[in-house]
Amino acid sequence: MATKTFGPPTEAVLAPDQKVLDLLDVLRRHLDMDAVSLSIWEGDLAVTQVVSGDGASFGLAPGVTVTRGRQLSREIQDARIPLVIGDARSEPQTAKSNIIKDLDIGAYAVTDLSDAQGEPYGLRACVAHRPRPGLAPREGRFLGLIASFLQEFLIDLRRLWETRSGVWRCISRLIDTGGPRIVYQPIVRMATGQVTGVEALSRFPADCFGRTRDTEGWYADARAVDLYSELETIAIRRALAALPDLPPGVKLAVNASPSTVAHGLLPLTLDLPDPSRLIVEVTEHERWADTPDAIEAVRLLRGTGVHIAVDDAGTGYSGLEQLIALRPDIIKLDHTITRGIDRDPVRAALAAGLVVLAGKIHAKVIAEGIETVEEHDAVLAAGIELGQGYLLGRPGPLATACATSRDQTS
Ligand code: G
Ligand code: MN
Repeated sequence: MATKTFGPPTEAVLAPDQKVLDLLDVLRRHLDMDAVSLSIWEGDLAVTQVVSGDGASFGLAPGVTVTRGRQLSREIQDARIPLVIGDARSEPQTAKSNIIKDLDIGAYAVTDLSDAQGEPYGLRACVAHRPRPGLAPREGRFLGLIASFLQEFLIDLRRLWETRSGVWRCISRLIDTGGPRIVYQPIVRMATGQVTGVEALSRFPADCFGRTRDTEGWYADARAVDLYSELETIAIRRALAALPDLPPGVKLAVNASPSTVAHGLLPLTLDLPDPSRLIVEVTEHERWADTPDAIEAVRLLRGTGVHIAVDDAGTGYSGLEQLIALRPDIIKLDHTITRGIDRDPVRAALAAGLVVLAGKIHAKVIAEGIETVEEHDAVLAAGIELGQGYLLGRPGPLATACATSRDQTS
């Protein structure tokens, strides 16, 4: 059955972007190909947008549509056809292909393109009439690099910024109405079951601008529209309102990124009657080197009596760099280390090592994310006295968190 290769011509051609053309030129010379084209999807058609080299001899020019485009894309994604092929006419997988015959292709390299949001965007094809026997599958790596670089130029600016504008309004409204709801999770001295602190955690509406979002999603959205610190600050402000209701001896822990520590947090702590009841858990999502003000702010905070904790220790950049920079009063062992610590000697050794380190800098260790009795016992065996996690108490109302006592273990 003869399959049509070209579809109807279309007007749907973007203004040619010189940067994209330059990149295609480089790629064409790199692979010693006759032509390189960039097409974007329109329904099932691949609409040729930009062509470098002798596209005419393949019938390729801006506006030319190629049928089977989507099918081709699926075949590429499922690795049903090779991405790089040095001799298309003798390779059994491609020899019978209509596109190969119609366009008189001897060698090709194709790459599926996605936009900055990861959505399928189009196809990039490098083609030559004569075979290129030396063309190695390894070229696929270089092609992939250029494809991910191209993403930058492929973004749908209107869609991206209309979404961001909606997200900004959504987060802005939440900030104006007092910020996220706050729940509290107990921090427990495991030997006695006594609650020594509660960590304040943000809880958000289920969707932001029509998109389902969990706590991390909301903060990621806030970061994308530069409202992260403002959102975190309003959450902390709301959490601090619980201070007068805390039973004696119970501390309040709040989460703050380095930029929040540097900018939003200090003013909130100025009027605290007893700053030593506050723990600031510094989270790790940005590098300290990028926020030098934060180190100074930590020094000031500590001067007022506020306790400093390193959150999520054992993950990301939170590791040793932050311990050295902060000299924390508290190290919070991340739940990814706690998870299965009873069955993994490496996790147990890491926990025990942190206990030794903490001892030397006069810090305490809190194990996060304790879910099972076995984890609880293993954490204790590693020398950690304070714990947090579903086994010891789920995040909930303040009064519940303060009243939680351990009775699951013996
Ligand atoms: O990074 P930070 O430690 O602040 O993260 C706390 C998050 O972990 C909260 O969203 C909280 O609901 C969740 N959490 C608390 N205890 C547990 C637990 O035992 N297991 C798991 N999987 N998550 C927990
Ligand atoms: Mn935390």
